[in-house]
Amino acid sequence: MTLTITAFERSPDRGKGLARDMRVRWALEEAGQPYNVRLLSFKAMKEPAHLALHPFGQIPTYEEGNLVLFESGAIVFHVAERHAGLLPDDANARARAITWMFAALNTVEPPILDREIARLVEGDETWYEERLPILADRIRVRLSELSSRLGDAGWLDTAFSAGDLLMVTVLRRLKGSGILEEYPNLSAYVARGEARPAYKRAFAGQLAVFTTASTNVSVELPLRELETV
Ligand SMILES: N[C@@H](CCC(=O)N[C@@H](CS)C(=O)NCC(=O)O)C(=O)O
Repeated sequence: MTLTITAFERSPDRGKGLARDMRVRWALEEAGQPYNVRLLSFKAMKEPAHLALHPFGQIPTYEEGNLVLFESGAIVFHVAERHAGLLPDDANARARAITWMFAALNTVEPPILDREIARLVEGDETWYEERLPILADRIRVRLSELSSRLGDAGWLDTAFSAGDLLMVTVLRRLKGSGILEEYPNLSAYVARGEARPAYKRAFAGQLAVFTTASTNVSVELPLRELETV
C-alpha cells in the first residue's frame, strides 16, 4: 500500500532535519517502508484540503489507504507497531520503549520548545535577554536527569527503539545552542542516532527537498516562517 506523508515545501530550518516530518521519515526508513512525500507551502497547510487531514494545519500527516494520521509521535508509534525494528517484542521492554516515546515528547521537548517560542514571540521584547537563561536552565534540568539515566549506555533501554528515535530528534533541536554540548554523553547519543543508515537516508531525503527548492527559487523566507519549525 502506498504511504504518503506531508512536509514543508521549503523547510524553515533550511534542510537541517528539524521539521517533524524527519521523525516520520526516519521511522519509515528504519521499517524499510517506501513512502511518497507531498510538499506543502505555508499557505496550502492552512487550506481546507490539508485541514481535512490535519485539524491544526501542520505537517507531518500520514496517509495509508483510508487511514489518515497527524501528530508525529502517533505516526511513529503506528509505524513502530506494524513493522519490526522500532519496538521490542518482549512486552515489558515494549512498554518501556513506549514510555520513552512519551518522555521525549511530553517531558523533554516542552522546555526546548519554550525557548524556541520565546525567541519567536518575545525576541524583540526588553525582557527577552533576561528570560533566556531561565529558559535554558529549565532545559538543563531535564538534560541533567536524562544524562544521568543514560550514563554510558548506547540507548535508553537495551536496544534502539522508537523511544530513542523521538528522543534524538527532540535533542537535535538544541544543536548549536551550546546546551546539548554541555552533556557529552547526550551529544554522543545524538551522534549515534545520526549515524544510523536509516537516519542518513531520511536526512538526505528532506535535505534534497530544500536544496532543490533553493536552486529553483531564490526568494528568502520571511522571518516568522524561518523560525516556525
Ligand atoms: N505536535 C505536532 C507538532 C506539529 C508541528 O508543530 N509542525 C510544524 C512543523 S515541525 C508546523 O507545521 N509548523 C507550521 C505551523 O504550525 O503553522 C507533531 O508532533 O506533529
